[in-house]
Amino acid sequence: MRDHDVIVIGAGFSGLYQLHRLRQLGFDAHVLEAGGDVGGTWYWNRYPGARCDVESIEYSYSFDPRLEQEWDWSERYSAQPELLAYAQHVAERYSLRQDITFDTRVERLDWDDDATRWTVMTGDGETRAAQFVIAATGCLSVPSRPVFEGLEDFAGELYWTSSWPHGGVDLAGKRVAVIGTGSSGLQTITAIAPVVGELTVFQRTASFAVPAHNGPNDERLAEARTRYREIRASSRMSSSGFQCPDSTRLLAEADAEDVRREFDRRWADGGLCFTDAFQEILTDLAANEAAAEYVRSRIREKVKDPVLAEKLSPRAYPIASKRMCVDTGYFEVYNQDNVSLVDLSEEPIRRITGRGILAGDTEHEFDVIVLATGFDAMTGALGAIDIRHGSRTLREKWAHGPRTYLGLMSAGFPNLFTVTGPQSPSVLSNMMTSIEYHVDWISCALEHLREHGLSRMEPTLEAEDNWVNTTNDLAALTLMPRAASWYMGANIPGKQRVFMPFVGGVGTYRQIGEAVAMSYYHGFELS
Ligand code: NA7
Repeated sequence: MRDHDVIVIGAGFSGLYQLHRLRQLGFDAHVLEAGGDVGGTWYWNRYPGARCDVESIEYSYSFDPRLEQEWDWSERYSAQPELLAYAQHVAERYSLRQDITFDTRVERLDWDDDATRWTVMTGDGETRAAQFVIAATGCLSVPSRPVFEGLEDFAGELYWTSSWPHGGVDLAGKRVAVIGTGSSGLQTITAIAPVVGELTVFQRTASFAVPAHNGPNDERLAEARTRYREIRASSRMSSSGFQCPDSTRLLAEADAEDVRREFDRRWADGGLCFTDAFQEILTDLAANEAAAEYVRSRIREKVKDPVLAEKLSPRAYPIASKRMCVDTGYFEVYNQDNVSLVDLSEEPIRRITGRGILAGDTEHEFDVIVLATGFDAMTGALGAIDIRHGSRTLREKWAHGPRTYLGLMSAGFPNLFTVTGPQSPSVLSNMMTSIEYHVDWISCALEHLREHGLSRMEPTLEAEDNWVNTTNDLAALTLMPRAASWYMGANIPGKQRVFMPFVGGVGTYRQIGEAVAMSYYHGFELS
């Protein structure tokens, strides 16, 4: 049986950097990856229009200034092929592939107390051992595949955005349905509308979207290259892990013209900083509604048919309590004659038929159905692995919601770390900032153990309970738990509804993490 110091699960942006850091520190580390190549999210999500909604300059590694200077980001928001090429470049540049086994899915982890080792079992029947396991398994890596009656009867082509065929799909002139209007749905719809014959969108819940104002990146990149260190330092201490002009002002204290001007300014800038316009947008319903109504007014400007504009205007939840989308002409698509919307609140999907989709009393006929129905977020990937310590399983422990200390470890499961795990800022932040922080933190912890002749690390139950309470209490101070979102696990039938990310912000979280490490890992038992 192969025995390693560390096994890393996943070769996305987390796993790649984790492997690089561990090798720098002289650990024998090996990565097991289910996909056929590096890239994680950007390996699987190849659907038309797939694009990051954090700016390229921010959504990139900061650990190597030479990489920052040498890699060209062609657009303000990178498209999937460029992000995948970047992951592949990083793998080549730091010779990472030699320590990665591809097409290998980890299925089971067993902790052996006597050996102080994890036994790692993979789908191909192989077994490896490692003193430490680091789950770099991603927050949105397990697709949610809702059950639609009759799906197998459909005679046309069927695609999931989350596992789009690698060779691409020819949709030219075809009658296409898209189910789902989150980020993946919006991007797909916008990209395919100009080429398909007819497009029918099946919307269960309308999404808030802010404009990307995407475009060539030359000027921004040239400017960033003169002050990358400053950008990174400020992003690390920011609330969302990327630079936003955070407002210190309260909407309640601004006059109507001022409010409009600030929203206009942020709208013109584009991107996710829109809801940082005023301090209380995520905590006060009236302020939130002002921001929401501004976005609705923009939708009404863009969509010519007022009835359609109303259907596309979100009203079911506070703005930003579900992940906001960043769009490049999504709403304008509905002004095309070949695009129509089925509002599932009026006409629910009754079943998929051989020819298409029966919604309400109407059977819509299609050549292609595209499903953009989201992910079992944050806990899905760990839940898919049978993680055991004696008779205890992580699945059972987390049945009523994840329980972690700092989103990094869970009591009872020693030497198992999670990169961007639940109860860390992760999905509420620029993932790159959060990934790098966790990888650095974990790497320093392993170095500390080695330097002090220690072999085992585990959080105390008390520290974990306190952290779970802290994350829940913080979330309860905001409007975030009011939406039936994937942050809450609400998109997965039977999943416990609990707000999973840490809402306190990246900078605050970092300060806590530093304080814990500096105090010889307060809240952890090291032995
Ligand atoms: P999301 O944001 O979870 O969106 C999934 C969409 O699919 C959303 O509109 C759902 O409606 C819809 N959905 C899910 N199940 C169904 C069923 N059964 N019937 C109809 N519609 C359904 O996933 P994405 O992949 O778009 O985005 C994930 C993240 O990736 C995104 O937030 C960014 O961080 C990047 P619902 O809203 O649940 O009513």
